[in-house]
Amino acid sequence: MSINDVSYDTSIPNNVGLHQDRRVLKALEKWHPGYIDWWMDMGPESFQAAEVFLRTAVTVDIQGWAKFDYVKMPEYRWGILLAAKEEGRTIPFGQHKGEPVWQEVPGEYRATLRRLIVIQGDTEPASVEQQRFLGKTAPSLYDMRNLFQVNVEEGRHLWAMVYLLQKYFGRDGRQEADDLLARRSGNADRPRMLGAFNEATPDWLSFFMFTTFTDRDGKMQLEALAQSGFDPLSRTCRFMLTEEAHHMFVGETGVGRTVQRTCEAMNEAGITDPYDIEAIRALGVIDLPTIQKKANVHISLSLDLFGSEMSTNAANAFTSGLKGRYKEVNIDDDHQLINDVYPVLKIIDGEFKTVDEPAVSAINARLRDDYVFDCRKGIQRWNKIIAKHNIDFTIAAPHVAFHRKIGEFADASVTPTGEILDKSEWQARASEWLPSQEDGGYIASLMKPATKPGEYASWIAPPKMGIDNKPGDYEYVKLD
Ligand code: BYC
Ligand code: FE
Ligand code: FE
Repeated sequence: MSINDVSYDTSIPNNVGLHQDRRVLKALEKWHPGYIDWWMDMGPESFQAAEVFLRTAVTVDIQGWAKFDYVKMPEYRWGILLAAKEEGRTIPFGQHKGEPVWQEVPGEYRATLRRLIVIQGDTEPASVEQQRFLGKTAPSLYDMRNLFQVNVEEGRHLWAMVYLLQKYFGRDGRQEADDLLARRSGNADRPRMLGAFNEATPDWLSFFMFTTFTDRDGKMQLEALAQSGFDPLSRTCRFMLTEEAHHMFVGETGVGRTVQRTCEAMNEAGITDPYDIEAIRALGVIDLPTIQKKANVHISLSLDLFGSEMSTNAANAFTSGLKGRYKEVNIDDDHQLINDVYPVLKIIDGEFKTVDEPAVSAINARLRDDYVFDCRKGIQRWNKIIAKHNIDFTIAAPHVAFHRKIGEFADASVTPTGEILDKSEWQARASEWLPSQEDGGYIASLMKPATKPGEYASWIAPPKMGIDNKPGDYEYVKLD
């Protein structure tokens, strides 16, 4: 057994020596029943008794960290898994750069650190809540299994943050851990903390867009937190990132397969005009302009998750050594940003202008820019599929100022191509860019479950490969 292997001898699997840490083990065991209640109430509805072909982590070594087996979701072994400790690690940025990383919470940063962990923790159960009805309309058992895999791992991400709260933040940490189970996505009285996590995920195309774009915000935020001088947070986030990759894979290939099915059906029917919506919808597939509108919604909501472009909160978190930049250690600068500037896009006198701002105040802007860049690869892959079918259409990320509620552009009315309009014109044309009620209704009409092994709904192509080298017609979920 390597030190990275996960111990399954306590009720909570872990690689943090919980059996020797009675206080934290007890706190987690006390929290566990509330978590299971939450999972039964707010987790995947109607499938708690199904046997799902899930991966479970058995080690945090990069090679072969998971095993695959049938599990009933409520019996999934949610565990506490941290990436291996890096001996001699020093704080990579901010005013403490070069000092040894902290193994305990520095008193002066306690509140900021707690807030960052709570915000991160809050998104995890929120996403499970948002996706809880989707199992019933899964386009195949393969997709259903992927949904449930994402759900149990988001549940585990909640455990990851709760462990940090309970181990390092005493009584108020335990209170925050309880509150994480009390808030509910979309609830008017006790909403989740960030905007996108209170929106509905009404159908599978939204699920795939969410896992492509919102889980990618997760990736960027986790990368930034993985740089943290607070070592337990860094190690926790590093392991979470290995799981995140699969979530984005599910999203990107899910949209890709949707695009592919649409293109195939158009080719078969001899339809060349992607805007011949009626004819395309008659084929039982989702027209490309509607797919674009869905991307517009989910990208703009995800951009809001980066906070204000100019942020003193983010500047303080950076200077304190708590939250760094994307790939901090690979950036070629002083990692303190004492005199640096960063170009930030703004609207000044009704026009877009790029303004050099103190880089330390523009940490959120920079992470958002890195995110936009990271989104491009997936979109390009979708466009390759369209091009291969000789259809004249490209999917594009909307302008960063489009449909924003947070930051520089919150009050602006900007089109996806970056035209600044007045508010009333924007509102009159919104259904050109965002799914109308009719678009939503059409997509909803396609959401019919396909529950036989190897069966796929009309609107989506089968995957190229199955999970864990299994074929596409494997029985990924055994429905009692
Ligand atoms: N909605 O200075 P500001 C994931 C608040 S996703 C509502 O502009 P700051 C996942 C903000 O809290 C990754 N409120 O920005 C994906 C602040 O309030 P206070 C989640 C918002 O502080 C899929 C005020 O506005 N992780 O893991 O730098 C499935 C001014 O803030 C929003 C993280 O986000 C919003 N969108 O905040 C499952 C990492 N944006 O304090 C999981 C942790 C801002 O003035 N969070 N506000 O009352 C952070 O690093 C930062 O707090 C934020 C930006 C990114 C949220
Ligand atoms: Fe997560
Ligand atoms: Fe995720």
